[in-house]
Amino acid sequence: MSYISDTIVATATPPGRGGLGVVRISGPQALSVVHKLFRPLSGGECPFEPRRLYLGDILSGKGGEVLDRVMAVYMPAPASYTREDVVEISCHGGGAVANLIVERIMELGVRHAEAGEFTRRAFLNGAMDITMAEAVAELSKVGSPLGASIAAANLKGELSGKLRELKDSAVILRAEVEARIEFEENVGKLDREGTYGKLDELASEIEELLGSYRTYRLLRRGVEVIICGRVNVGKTTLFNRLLGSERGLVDRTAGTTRDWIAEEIEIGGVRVRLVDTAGFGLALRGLDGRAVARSEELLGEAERIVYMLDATGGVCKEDVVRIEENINRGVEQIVVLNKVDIAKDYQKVLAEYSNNIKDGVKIIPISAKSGQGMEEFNSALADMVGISTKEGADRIFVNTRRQYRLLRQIAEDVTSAKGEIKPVERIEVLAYLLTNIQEGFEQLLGERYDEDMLEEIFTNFCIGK
Ligand SMILES: Nc1nc2c(ncn2[C@@H]2O[C@H](COP(=O)(O)OP(=O)(O)OP(=O)(O)O)[C@@H](O)[C@H]2O)c(=O)[nH]1
Ligand SMILES: [Mg+2]
Repeated sequence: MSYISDTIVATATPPGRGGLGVVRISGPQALSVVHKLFRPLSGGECPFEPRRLYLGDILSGKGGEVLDRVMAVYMPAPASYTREDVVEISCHGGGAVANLIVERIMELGVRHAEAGEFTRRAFLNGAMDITMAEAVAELSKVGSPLGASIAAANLKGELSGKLRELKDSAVILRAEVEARIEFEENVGKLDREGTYGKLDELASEIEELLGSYRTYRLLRRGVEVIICGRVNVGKTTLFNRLLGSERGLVDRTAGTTRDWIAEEIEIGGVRVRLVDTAGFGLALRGLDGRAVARSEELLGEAERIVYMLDATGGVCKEDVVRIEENINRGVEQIVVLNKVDIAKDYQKVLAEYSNNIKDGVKIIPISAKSGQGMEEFNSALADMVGISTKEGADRIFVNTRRQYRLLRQIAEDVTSAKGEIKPVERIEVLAYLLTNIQEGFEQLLGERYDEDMLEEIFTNFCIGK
């Protein structure tokens, strides 16, 4: 099926400063319009052999002055992104020149593309299924390398492959069940145990996909890790070490860090916002008091904490209380005992802390200054923020809210379907539910869609995609 359309144009690269900008034109007039404003360096009319780059000038409408020297390439239908005739023009700089070129092309009667319209056409023309189209939008938004590689995998069709597999199993079940409605004499009774088992399998596969969305969101947003502890224990020293730069001031006086400071780092492909805070134990008045209040506020909302203890003092009751509070709140927490390089008897302090803290927390001895113990600490940190060890790196991920919502609906129908086999078999209801399940998968894959669904998906795109 071919989607008949007019010709559209937009800048495909983001606005702002940049080395290159790309203008994309798609539709039946793409080539004839470009002929009108592109003058090849070689002179004459540009031959525009498919998929060959041509160097030349873009001419303005009035007086034919040169707007920019560019490279242009023609990709005839159907071997293009949209499966229509496409011309892409790479021009100089960020948005400004590209916008001039877009304006010039619009003067020649081409319409400006709406958000996501190129990809929408690619989908409608069968160049990709809907989860791939969604992956295109995700790819342009994700901030972490791991998130990007997941979106890229879905662009290649990893998610749709899985969904198709699940859909096929639902289709087979449906056929088996429906056969019993009219032809039970011929085909025999439904294998109840077997059908139940297959539904159960389907349910757990869906459950796994649903779980993957939570992980993906985490990857997309990144995670926050807060370093806290009493004053002067070495928080900023650790912070700087993790950053690999002297970002925060370190000093032997207590209360060096006042306002919290945050920097982004990357751990195992995950974007991590690392926050260094003002230490506990300062006076609760004036600037110190405000610094502590800020730390408390951050801590109240924190989901991941590195709690730092000092090996050079004895056990501090306040630390024990705070660590236990964090445990009770369900915070993910790494407890480190710092300055072991100068504490002769740190083993004793370590043991004492361990004995004092309820529920037994693992405490990692480190020296933020000398680097001792950092290997163990780094791997604990990677575990806390990462998905690689916990989740399996080559898992398939659901990466949009729409996919998640539809999968949830399907999961509910699967649960209901199981209830229609045991304890009492109600074959008509079962057939109805399996039809729903199948349709759910069809929607997920974009084999079944309506205008609202396309709106929801493509309005989230940026212009030019
Ligand atoms: N020997 C040793 N000294 C350390 C270590 N970590 C930090 N220090 C020293 O301890 C002092 C305080 O370090 P900071 O990193 O400023 O401590 P902080 O917890 O950020 O302090 P506040 O910002 O005041 O809360 C400095 O003199 C550091 O050089 C360590 O592992 N070993
Ligand atoms: Mg500090």
